[in-house]
Amino acid sequence: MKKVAVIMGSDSDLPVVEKAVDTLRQFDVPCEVHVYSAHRTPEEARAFAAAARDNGIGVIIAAAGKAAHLAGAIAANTTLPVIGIPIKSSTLDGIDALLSTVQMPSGIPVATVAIDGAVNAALLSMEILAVEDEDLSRRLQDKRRADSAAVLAKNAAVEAKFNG
Ligand code: RP5
Repeated sequence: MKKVAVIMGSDSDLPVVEKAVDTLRQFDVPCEVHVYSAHRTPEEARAFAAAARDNGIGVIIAAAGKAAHLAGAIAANTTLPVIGIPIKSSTLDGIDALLSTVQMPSGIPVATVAIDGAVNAALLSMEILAVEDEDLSRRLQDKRRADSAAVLAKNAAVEAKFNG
């Protein structure tokens, strides 16, 4: 199976980014994790992206806050799918990172999830890998069913309390 690479602009992003790594591990999807900054280590970020396909990576998740150019800078140097996580790490509550990540110019796509949307970033990365992996696809469908069952159990409890 191809790996998912999880990149963050700073180790201060880890509390959010760890949720993506935890989700990938729950599904036994191989991943690697790095800190590369579009601004502070632009050469390392570029080199990582340029070599990613040859290093067995299938999808890249890039998380950054503030003037968040990491996902776009990674995407500029690979045609692997790139998923951006805007991180809430400033006085602007992540709106700055959301706009920086989502507003890519035509030609260099970044699939942007919600502010701090690390779990969805991991799930989306696995859905991309599951296009060619029936076992992973089945396990993702199992999770959807389990999530639905959990909501319906809560519904039953609420209905019993208020509609009795
Ligand atoms: C961004 O700046 C990082 O992704 C982080 O969200 C933010 C702040 O970084 P630190 O100053 O905490 O290292 O590049």
